[in-house]
Amino acid sequence: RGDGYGSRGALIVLEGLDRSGKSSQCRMLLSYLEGLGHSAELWRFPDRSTSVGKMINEYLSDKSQLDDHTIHLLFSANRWEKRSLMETKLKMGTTLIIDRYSYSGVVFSSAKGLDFEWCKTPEIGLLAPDLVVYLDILPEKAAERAGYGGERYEQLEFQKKVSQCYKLLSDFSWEIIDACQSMEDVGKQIKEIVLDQVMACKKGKPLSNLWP
Ligand code: Z5A
Ligand code: MG
Repeated sequence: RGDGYGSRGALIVLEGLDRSGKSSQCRMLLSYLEGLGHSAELWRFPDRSTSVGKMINEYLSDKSQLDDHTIHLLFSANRWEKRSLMETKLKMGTTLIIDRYSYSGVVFSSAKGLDFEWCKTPEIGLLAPDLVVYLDILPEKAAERAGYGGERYEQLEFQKKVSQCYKLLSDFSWEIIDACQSMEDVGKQIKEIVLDQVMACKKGKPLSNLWP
């Protein structure tokens, strides 16, 4: 309807360590929601298609070096450049499934040693998700999965620190799912809780900003 009253889409975020299965689950969730006739889109951060995203991509693939604060602010800017489109889509009734968001921003930078509260600050005023799904996996287990090790942060010792930072940041509102189950079982649990949120948002749950 697009009137912003009573028919908005839900903002769903998937978070978790490298190789926890976020991208796989996001794709499964998108086809599930579309199959039910809901309007839905899959987004990911970093969005490497923008000019800021291209700088992030060079950094992640070790083609450039940047100060830790600088790359932190670029990751945040990459979300800010999508904020107004995000709000428009949600108000038009489209559910957005987001593969990594501000939480990745905070945990990866604080795992490097940057101040936790400082890391949260540039995210203030971005849209707050209706639901954060955390795919919980031991770093050692994730490292056994295909494709691990290609990019800058994909090292076991660092992923252990990231895992600890996620535990500091998470709160009671997150849905923590055991990511070591089969892809189908993980998917089944995600679908149920996401559908609840999609319905709540259709009924007029208000949008809010970080950090709530
Ligand atoms: N980063 C940051 O520092 N600051 C920020 O603000 C943001 C990000 C937003 C790039 O992210 C890096 O940017 C990331 C954080 C940092 N660095 N790290 N680490 P990315 O999202 O582009 O990273 P990626 O390359 O897509 O990897 P990933 O997202 O971490 O993987 P995944 O999406 O969680 O997993 P997957 O691709 O769905 O699955 C991985 C493999 O496991 C694949 O072979 C699957 O078939 C398999 N898999 C998946 N689920 C299962 C189950 N249940 N059982 C068995 N096998 C499975
Ligand atoms: Mg991924």
